[in-house]
Amino acid sequence: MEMQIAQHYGVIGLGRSGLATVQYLLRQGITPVVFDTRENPVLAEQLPAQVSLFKGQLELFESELMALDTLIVAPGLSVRSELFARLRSAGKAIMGDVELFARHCDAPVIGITGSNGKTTVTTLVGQMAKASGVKVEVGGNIGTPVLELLGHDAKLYVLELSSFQLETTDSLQLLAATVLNVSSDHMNRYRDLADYRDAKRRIYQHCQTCLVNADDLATTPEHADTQTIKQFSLNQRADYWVFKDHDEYWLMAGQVKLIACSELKMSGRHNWANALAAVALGDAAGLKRSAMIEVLRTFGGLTHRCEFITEFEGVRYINDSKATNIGATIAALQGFEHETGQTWLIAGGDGKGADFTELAPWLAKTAGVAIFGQDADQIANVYPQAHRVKDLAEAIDYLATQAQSGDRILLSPACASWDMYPGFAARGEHFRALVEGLCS
Ligand code: UMA
Ligand code: ADP
Repeated sequence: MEMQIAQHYGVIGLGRSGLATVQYLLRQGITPVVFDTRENPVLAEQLPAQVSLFKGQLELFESELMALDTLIVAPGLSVRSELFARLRSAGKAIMGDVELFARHCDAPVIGITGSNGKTTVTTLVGQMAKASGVKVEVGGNIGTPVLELLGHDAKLYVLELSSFQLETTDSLQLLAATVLNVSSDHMNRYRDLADYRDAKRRIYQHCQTCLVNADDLATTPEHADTQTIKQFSLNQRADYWVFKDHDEYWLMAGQVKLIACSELKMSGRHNWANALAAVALGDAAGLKRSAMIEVLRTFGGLTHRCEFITEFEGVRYINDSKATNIGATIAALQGFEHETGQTWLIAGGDGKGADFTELAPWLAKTAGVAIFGQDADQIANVYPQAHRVKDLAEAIDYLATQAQSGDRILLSPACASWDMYPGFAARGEHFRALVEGLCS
């Protein structure tokens, strides 16, 4: 096996997945060399003493890297630099932790990617498998590094896969996989939207059942000669679709009514799409329909995704901190369009190179917008009526004085949080704390 031939391993990037890769290799009897571009990677203290760590710009360590055979690169680092081109020409095997997982995995795998909805669908499919009595391991971009999933006797793996992870994965055999949707994100890592879409479509490379969003052509595989294609759609008849029967909407699988949308605990039409995708993937894995429907009836959605926090003076406060790109914020605004009351939006942060033009018509439909953070001016460029504030506290104060009873104040930033917070969860918790402070 490859593991025995390639003796010298480098792990590049000591984040969560890098540390899990080191631990995995050590369990295989291989001591890797570790590199991290930062002066003080937080996880360095968890590195076993026998593992060497080189800290600083990777270019400084070209000769050390050239002495290795296989380089496992963290998703947070781009493999498109000239250094990686030289390493590749020198015959080095360059891959991510998901590729290593692929070479050692021992049960069928379901893969989920897309610009938005990955975590929701991954969680749903994981819960559906459990409810069907299948021993399942869930991980990947959702949080648990894939190499930590091996060795637990799983009968099914459900993986959330980012475009970064897919870029460095070549041989993952998937029982079923989907690109849920494609909208602009991570433009600081890709040449253009087509480049980003192509990274996502790599998920279909060796996949038996490709699940496509019929409402979004960018989710279609480029080549699908021998694969089964299934489609889901909110807007047209498909393998998994939505049927309006008098006043009630139903999630459908072919001719079969699965569940009335009013019975779903998750809110928002985008979650109808997520539910359809989860059932379609579950069907491909032979999960029990009754168990899947029960999960749809009881799963209330994840924190930081259009999460209701509280109502104060008749105004509802909604935390959608996980909306880190335009598509997610549009989905939230679209979802509230059908509800009574006006929406007041808080947006801004690290835009990751996005073009906000597409967001502008949606901002125009709100009652008011407060913007903050590093790329607030870029939002102001496409929507000059947005009011610039210095931080989240000021944004809430500014909007709370204007919102009327029956309205909602929505944090749905369309940006990552890295400019001001350690991550979207910290931003969402800050919002929660500030709102609770208002009420006390
Ligand atoms: N970094 C450096 N130098 C290094 C290594 C990392 O500056 O040498 C920086 C990266 O640019 C990044 C951060 O450190 O800002 C973490 O990068 P990493 O690749 O070490 O990340 P991990 O801690 O291993 O977490 C990764 C995924 N992170 C990224 O893709 C950036 C996690 O997804 C994933 O949960 C974890 O592996 C387990 O599989 C997070 C994420 O933000 C949630 N994903 C992006 C997203 O969802 O939009 C794609
Ligand atoms: P991801 O893991 O892809 O970031 P999440 O399920 O964590 O997806 O949701 C992230 C954001 O996207 C949230 O703001 C959520 O409300 C929104 N969202 C979830 N599903 C969809 C979808 N199918 N289409 C558009 N936006 C969505």
